Amino acid sequence: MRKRLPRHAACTASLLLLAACGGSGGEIVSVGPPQLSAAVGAPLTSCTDLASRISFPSTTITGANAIAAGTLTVAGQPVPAHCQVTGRMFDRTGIDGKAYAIGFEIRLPNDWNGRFFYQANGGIDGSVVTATGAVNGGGGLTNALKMGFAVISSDAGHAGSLGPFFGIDPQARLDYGYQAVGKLTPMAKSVINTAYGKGPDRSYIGGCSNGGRHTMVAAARYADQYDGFLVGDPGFRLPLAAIANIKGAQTYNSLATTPGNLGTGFTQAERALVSQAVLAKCDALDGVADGLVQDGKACQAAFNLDRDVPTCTGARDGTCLSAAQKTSIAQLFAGATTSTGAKIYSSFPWDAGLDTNGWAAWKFSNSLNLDSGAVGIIWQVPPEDPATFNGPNFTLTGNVDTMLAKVNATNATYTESAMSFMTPPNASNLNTLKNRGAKMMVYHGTADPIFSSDDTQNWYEQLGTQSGGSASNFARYYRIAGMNHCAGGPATDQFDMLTPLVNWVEKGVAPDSVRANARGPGNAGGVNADVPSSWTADRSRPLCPYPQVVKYKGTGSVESADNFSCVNPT
Ligand SMILES: [Ca+2]
Repeated sequence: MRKRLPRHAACTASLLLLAACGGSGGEIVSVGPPQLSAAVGAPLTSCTDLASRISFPSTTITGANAIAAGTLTVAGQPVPAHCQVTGRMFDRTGIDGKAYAIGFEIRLPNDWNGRFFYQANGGIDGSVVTATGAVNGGGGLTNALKMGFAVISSDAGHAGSLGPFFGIDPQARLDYGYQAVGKLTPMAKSVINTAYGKGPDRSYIGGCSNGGRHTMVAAARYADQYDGFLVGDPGFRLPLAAIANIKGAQTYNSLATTPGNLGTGFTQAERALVSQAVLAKCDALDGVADGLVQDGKACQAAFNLDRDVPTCTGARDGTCLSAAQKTSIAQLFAGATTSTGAKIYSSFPWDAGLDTNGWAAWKFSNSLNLDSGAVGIIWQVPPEDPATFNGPNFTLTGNVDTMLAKVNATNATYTESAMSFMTPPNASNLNTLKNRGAKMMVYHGTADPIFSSDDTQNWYEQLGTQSGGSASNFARYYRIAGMNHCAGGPATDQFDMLTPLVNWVEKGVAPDSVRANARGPGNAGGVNADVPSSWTADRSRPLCPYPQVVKYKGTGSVESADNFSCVNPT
């Protein structure tokens, strides 16, 4: 029998690290992690003299610039006045003779909310992206800087002009993998202390794609440094995902009517045909045919590519798939394999969002031009010869078994394997995070073509098993139907997941659903061209914590989240 105590008493008890403040009613809902206190804000002491007052080992401050309100905007609204501090850490020369440093900027609001946000960036890093602190993957209506957080952004230790060739330098590999976050975090907290007369009360880290990977790696390696983790479409097993995508490129090339033009192996018309077939089998399984496949598990059982799409009897014309296409594409969705049939990475769920340009770009273009350099130069031990490296040729003619061996290899120069420096150690053990009262929120588009929501779902289930049945008292996972990689696709991809994360960390209010909306014509945060014209421009849906699914209540407009709820799957 659980005891009901007033909220104040529950929070006092939590100081003994025994109980949690939680639930909407203010009573103890379970014995669990401790409750962290709320951040308290402070005004910026000054900006222009900050450069001379900051002192931190191995750090060069290159500027402190007062930025007036409205210089930056988000969704047409002004970002308040703040101070931009720029600098770099650990200047050095790499083994390739090139100059390296960890470049960064920190944006410090004049009216600070007492919180720090580490903006983990995407791709292969290499650029100090403006430190605004995105709260989702798609076009946002707000950001962490506007909300009053002090925000850091970095290039993770190498210049973008190097492309993937920073991977020749072993230290640059490690900084990109995890060490830049470890070096920047205490420096940023020290800068904040200098700027406001106190360090951050609460610290958050978040990003999408490789930024989601950085965040999951930080949850495993630096859980003592952060209170809240916001993880989007995480490539937390990035080397494996890239090799699987390379195997996919080889497969699409084998199906291509124009060799080298991978999109001719699975044309836009054919992808639209499959998308419509998925909708025909799966859309109504969640209670309403609305263009969104919310009950993903039921859909995987209901849809069969071979059975549910016509087989061509003559030439391919967009109204059918060839027998060879069906076999090969079904195998890629089940999970690309090595020559011995071992799964390289993960399955991908069937979803309506595979007929978009964003889906095609990852499968048919980035596989040639991004995954190739990442695998061949940044992750393999030894790397390919940079003098002769040709990305598309590496992808189309390389041996995936060899790539897989080399991302697990080490030698005297490269003493950590890519799988070691890129992925979270012991990813399904977040005991440090949990036991100190930190929280994690994770989202993933179910039509992400490069990192699979199946992989994230499997990780979350393992996290629950490791936690004694459920991880929901410290980590929650939200599937976003139709969404491609971090944004786009026929989806409601605009939401603020940072505010509910703060409320969970600092007030004990566990997030149930998160409201999201589509970015149709006129959206202030940026338009998503994949929103179907049959939807209202601002269609909204709840995002539900897994394993719950979004279900229509049976009455009211299907364009409004108000008429949907989160329910346990049948
Ligand atoms: Ca539906």
